[in-house]
Amino acid sequence: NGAGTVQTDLITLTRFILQEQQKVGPKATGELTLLLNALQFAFKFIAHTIRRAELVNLIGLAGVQNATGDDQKKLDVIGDEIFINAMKASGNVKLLVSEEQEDLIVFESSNGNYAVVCDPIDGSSNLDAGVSVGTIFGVYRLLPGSSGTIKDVLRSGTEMVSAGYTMYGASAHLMLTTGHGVNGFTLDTHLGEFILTYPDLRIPHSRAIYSVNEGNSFYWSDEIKAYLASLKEPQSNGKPYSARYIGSMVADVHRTLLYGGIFGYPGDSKSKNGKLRVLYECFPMAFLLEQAGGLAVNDRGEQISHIVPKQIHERSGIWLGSKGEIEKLLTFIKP
Ligand code: AHM
Ligand code: MG
Repeated sequence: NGAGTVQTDLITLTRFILQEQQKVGPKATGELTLLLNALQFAFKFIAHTIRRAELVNLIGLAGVQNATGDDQKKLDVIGDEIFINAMKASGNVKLLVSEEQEDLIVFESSNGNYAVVCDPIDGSSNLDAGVSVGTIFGVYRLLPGSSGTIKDVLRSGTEMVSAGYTMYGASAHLMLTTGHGVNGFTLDTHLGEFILTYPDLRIPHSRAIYSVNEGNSFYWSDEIKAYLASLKEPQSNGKPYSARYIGSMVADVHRTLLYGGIFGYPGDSKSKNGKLRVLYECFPMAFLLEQAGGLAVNDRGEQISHIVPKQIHERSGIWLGSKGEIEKLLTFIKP
């Protein structure tokens, strides 16, 4: 501890990832460390850009559509560019999948051994109202002997070596896993550093909070309807569950990780596979949740990280959260 209330021995993200690298020992190449460093630069740049967006009049439609036909905001375009440039410059990334790009991006001049999948600004429909949005990312190591093809990213979530998100809220929070638990960092804007604020984060085993867009309930399966109805009945403490839905996956997952509960975006009769994308929304969040002691499943109750996507923009219904809450859901949808 430092003098008075000033903490003088801060664990920055850079210090943390160097320590993690040292734990791996002499066989660590340092490549992932450099890649995580490039990622943190992209997060800081996006955080900074979002903060001043209103002032510099970036808010509003850019007049173009992304790969899947959504209206793209100016900030979506800028976030995407920031991310692509940071990954390209890192020298460690060979392939990039972005929600905003229809095709896989191959960095021809890179000799990097990694593929990164990302949603640069998720939840952007919330941006104009100043609601939290975030960047979601996952990292694969290229398959042995590969020089970078689509096969390197059409792999199960269990093969990711790192994943996480940054939420741009009251502060920017980065939640990170490299497969050894989850650690959370908060951006100190004055220092320009992410500081370790949630070491070895564990999700509570259960919590009576559900987070789902109930506007779609007409289209849900009978099992999902029955599950949600059961949450609205008084529970053993005499109270029903609380509903919390921000409509920004990163913010809804962030609350779920910290408080516990369940978040879902199921498939329904209108959209068979729901809305969220397997590679860069479901997998990274599933990896984080599992590493924090929670669970993530699809609509059939199968572990979502075991899916092998056939296309880079594939979607899947998803349920994630506290172990106790997912187990309760599974009694309704039985895998
Ligand atoms: P986006 O990638 O186009 O921003 O859409 C993803 C977002 C998620 O952040 C959020 O969980 C979901 O869409 C909300 O969808 P809905 O408005 O249908 O509830
Ligand atoms: Mg998204």
